[in-house]
Amino acid sequence: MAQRGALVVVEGLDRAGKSSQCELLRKSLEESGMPVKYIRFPDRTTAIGKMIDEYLRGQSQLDDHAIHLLFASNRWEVARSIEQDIARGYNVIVDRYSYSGAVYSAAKGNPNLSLEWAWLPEIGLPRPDLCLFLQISPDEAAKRGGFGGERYENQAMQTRVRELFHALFKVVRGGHDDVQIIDAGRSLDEVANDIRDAVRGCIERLDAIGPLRK
Ligand code: Z5A
Ligand code: MG
Repeated sequence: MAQRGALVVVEGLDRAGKSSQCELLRKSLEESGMPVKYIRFPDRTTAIGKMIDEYLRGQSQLDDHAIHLLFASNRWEVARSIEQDIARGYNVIVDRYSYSGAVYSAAKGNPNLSLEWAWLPEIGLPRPDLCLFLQISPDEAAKRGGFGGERYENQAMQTRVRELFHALFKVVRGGHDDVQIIDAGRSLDEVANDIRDAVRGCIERLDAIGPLRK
């Protein structure tokens, strides 16, 4: 049977370059003859994704818990197909995942929506073999253009998100999630080289890691 693929998540703050780097990684793996699939969250194309899109663009109002569970459902609706792709040997690159899911909701400061509560609906989803967190300073991010018009795209929210990502990583690393911090304030190529090396290392370790975990 063919070796399973790797589940690689790319996380980071606004404008850290996640989508640009996912595309460079996809091309690099494909050029090496490796099968690849790319998924992004939120996936705004599904029925649930359309509700998320309206909320993010400020066209609908939803309770903080309700929108949180929609973001999680948007991952659960493709969980099975991720598992199938991995089993068929595809390396699956995911642009934002559960880590964004938990921290953005918890960063709203709703006293009834803690990081612990926000993490619960993520439990049981396919566990990444590697999570690359693209770290960028607020100054570097600002050079890449001002905030867009979507909800969460403001300085106060991004500052809380930054703190909560690091708080969450401390917990999940204790649970053995492989999270690597990448300095994303450099050129596209420099960042892409580090990402490619980390992902190749992960693919080489897949035998030792064993089956895809939850
Ligand atoms: N959210 C949530 O609340 N709950 C969840 O469960 C999930 C998400 C999954 C929308 O996400 C919002 O949903 C987001 C989190 C929340 N809210 N915020 N903030 P999204 O992923 O759809 O957002 P996005 O707009 O696609 O991604 P982004 O974070 O803003 O951008 P990015 O993907 O990290 O960056 P990029 O598009 O690759 O690059 C941004 C610009 O910088 C672009 O002009 C590039 O050409 C430039 N760039 C990139 N890299 C470089 C380097 N190295 N040097 C110079 N310039 C660069
Ligand atoms: Mg993006």
